[in-house]
Amino acid sequence: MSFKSELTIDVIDTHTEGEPTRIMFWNNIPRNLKDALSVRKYFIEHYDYIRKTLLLEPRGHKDQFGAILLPPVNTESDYTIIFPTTESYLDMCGHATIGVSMALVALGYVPFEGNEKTIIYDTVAGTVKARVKIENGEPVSVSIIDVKSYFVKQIDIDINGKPVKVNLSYGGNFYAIVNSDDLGVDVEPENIDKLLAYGKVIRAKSYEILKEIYPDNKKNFYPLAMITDSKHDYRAIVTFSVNSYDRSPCGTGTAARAALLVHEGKLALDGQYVNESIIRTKFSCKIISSETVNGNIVIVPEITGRAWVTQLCKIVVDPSDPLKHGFLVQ
Ligand code: PYC
Repeated sequence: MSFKSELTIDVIDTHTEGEPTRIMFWNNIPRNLKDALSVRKYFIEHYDYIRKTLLLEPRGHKDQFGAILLPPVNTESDYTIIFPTTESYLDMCGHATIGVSMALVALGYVPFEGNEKTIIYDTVAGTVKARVKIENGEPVSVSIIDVKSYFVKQIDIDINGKPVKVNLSYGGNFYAIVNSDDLGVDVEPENIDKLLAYGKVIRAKSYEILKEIYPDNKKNFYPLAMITDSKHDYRAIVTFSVNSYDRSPCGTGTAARAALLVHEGKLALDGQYVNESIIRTKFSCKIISSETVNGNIVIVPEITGRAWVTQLCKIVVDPSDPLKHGFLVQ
């Protein structure tokens, strides 16, 4: 056989309520790195071409999402997990953590007994615990206990010459949350191009303000945009990366929205709600604890959703391929 591969990676593909995650394991990393941020930095410095190879065309597409499982940095944790996108990396991702946890149980990567398996991850945003519910030996849903989430600030940004109200909120990533009425567009699949275009402007303008609020932040604080639908209580779309949108209700977005709802007095501190995506898939969100920090309410939300393995495959890289590390037309 004349075929050559300079890099061969086994990947597991999943979807979580519609949103894809391409999962891989990577152990080739020093064991003395102090936290998940240092692990991500090391990975980016040495292996960012792997992100591009896995997620960009021709092996992926502009909306492909990833999860890379590395050795844990904390002794109680099972893995460090980093979240590549077609553009860069997110600090935390709810849908991917749900997808990874389902896959680890479904494919036998973690031993389990009984009807629940807990998996602990070190993420750049903090430690995240996933509880996989198991019925008749099969994983059926995952509940993740996200990091502390809080409302940040309400701001106005200019869109098409008009001020639009944006609520900045944090749920593992920063979100810039806008109501669809203020944009004159419903969260419906036929409006996807308009929603993506608004999302891009909302993200860029809110980022300028977040930079002023957090001048010393070393993590990723380029916000994702969430457009909440005024015609349905809890429908929303999240846009991020290079004109990508989340097909799932977005785990960290669901958490950030819970923090906003609590701030607005629309969700009780022991309350729960169900967030819905543009394709009508759902995550439920329950607040499991709260505290007041400098006058602000900080919550710990638990997000529950489902995921399925869609593909097990071997990525190969032919050294003669001029597009071996992928490309993206923006
Ligand atoms: O589920 O947190 C999430 C997420 C962020 C971006 C895409 N999904």
